[in-house]
Amino acid sequence: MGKPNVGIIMGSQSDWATMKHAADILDELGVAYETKIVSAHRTPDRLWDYGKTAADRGLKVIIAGAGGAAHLPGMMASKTRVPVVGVPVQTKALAGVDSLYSIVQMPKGFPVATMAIGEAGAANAGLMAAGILATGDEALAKRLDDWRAALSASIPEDPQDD
Ligand code: RP5
Repeated sequence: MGKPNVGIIMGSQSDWATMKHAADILDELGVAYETKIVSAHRTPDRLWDYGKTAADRGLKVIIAGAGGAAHLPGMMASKTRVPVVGVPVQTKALAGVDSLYSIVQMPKGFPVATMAIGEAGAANAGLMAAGILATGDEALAKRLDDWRAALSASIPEDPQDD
């Protein structure tokens, strides 16, 4: 699919089941991406290298998911001007509220576009990345419009019994 312009990064292998929902959306929309495990706490040097090279490698958006003390999205935003979309991964202990609060409250100057907790947030991160890229890509804009129209068309007007 060509050179990736979206990076999907996550703090742990255990985040992949959530972050896969971002990848699935990008697959549906024909957006090239790469995936990497980059932990703010366990592999800080990897985080640093990824952030330092992201723009020069052609990444246009970084989707970063983490759970608990979820410092990855914010630290990545501090290291690169590439827009970072943060996904709070749902945790067992605190249901992902810990992840959300860790990601959303960035100080002025280093924003993270924070999504909802869990799978819906990851899917929306994929859509957000596609929307950003679509501002400069007419073909992708058309695919995204079609995707949105298909979703709307799939919603019935009348509720049914289960
Ligand atoms: C975070 O700690 C990761 O993003 C993950 O959500 C959480 C738990 O990681 P594991 O102990 O499952 O590797 O850094």
